[in-house]
Amino acid sequence: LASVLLSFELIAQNYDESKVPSYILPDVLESQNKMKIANVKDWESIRRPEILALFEENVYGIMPKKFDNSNFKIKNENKLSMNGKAHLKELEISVSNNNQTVIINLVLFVPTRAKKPAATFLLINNRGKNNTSPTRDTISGFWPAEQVIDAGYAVAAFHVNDAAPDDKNNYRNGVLRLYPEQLKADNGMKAIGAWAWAASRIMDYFEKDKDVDASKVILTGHSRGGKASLWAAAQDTRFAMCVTNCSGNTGAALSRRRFGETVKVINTTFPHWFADNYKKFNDNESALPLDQHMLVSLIAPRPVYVTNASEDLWADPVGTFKSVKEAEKVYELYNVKSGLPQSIPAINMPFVKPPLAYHIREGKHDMTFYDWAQFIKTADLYFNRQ
Ligand code: GTR
Repeated sequence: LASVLLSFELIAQNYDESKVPSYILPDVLESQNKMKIANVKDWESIRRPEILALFEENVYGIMPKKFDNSNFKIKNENKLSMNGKAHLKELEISVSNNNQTVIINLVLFVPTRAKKPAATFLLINNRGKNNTSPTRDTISGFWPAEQVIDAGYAVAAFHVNDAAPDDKNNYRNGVLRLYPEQLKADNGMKAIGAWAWAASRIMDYFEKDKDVDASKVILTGHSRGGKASLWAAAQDTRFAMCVTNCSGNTGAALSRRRFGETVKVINTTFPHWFADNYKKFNDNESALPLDQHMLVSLIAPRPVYVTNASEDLWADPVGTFKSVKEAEKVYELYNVKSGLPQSIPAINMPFVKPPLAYHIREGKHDMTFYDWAQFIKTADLYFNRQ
């Protein structure tokens, strides 16, 4: 019966722009005690920490900052992979706390010919591990390592299941073993928080690898991985740039529009993704003290590349673009001008200029060679590599 009810609800989602409810977005530049935020100092000392705390408390859960120790071990190395174009390192990043250890496996290719340390794309892989094959027996647009290496970047990936299995019965068997108190708290993190936490542990490793320029890491994620890439980059300012591909509800799309996936649907289908507190906002988005434009804003002044796909209305392209536009206000505080157009660009007309880049690609919910080619253009512009 539950699944019948759920599928009924999924069918009942709104895809009609004229049925989007009227809503008022919380002002990213007004603090909770109604203070207007007009400069970087007030943003960084008052409003930014306040918004981070609101997302922790109400959406993604607490992000634990401490652990007992961590170790990095090279499991396998090949200095002549990809026909000599890349140096492959396969690593185990183990982190211990509470007498428990979690191991995150990292695949890293460093371009042999490009200047080192290299700017690096790191993917939070939420799909099959074959997409990030170290032997390159599978080559897919989801993680087109050859294309990224040819552009002169290092390219790395870890799989979400190493941090928290993407399954409501098993998500506890990973990072959460290190932080059992999180499981008891209404504001405890769950799988998406754990994936974001793992991305930061990989950043800890990058800071120690002389081949990687840790000041130029582009954290990339698709869909549920793109929700995690935003949350990780919002928390951890060591990430220089964020890519959030088709991240949709509780990613870059505005929740209040209730277009496509809603908070209730996501919390019902994926009860293991967000803090329990988030369920209070099922069918009650207007009570949220935040919306997702504020998550994008937390990454300012660093660049964010946001995408949609034309056949992926579930992820609300219009609501995603509106969210990114709202975030412009915070970039303006930093005097970083966004050149985004007023309304959503036409399909396959990427706007790649940092700090806020956006495209809607023709086709399905996916991440492709085409998408990556655009991310590389933005990174080239931002890091002056063109
Ligand atoms: C869907 C989910 C979306 C998105 C997607 C994905 O089923 O409703 O929020 O995360 O999965 O990760 O591909």
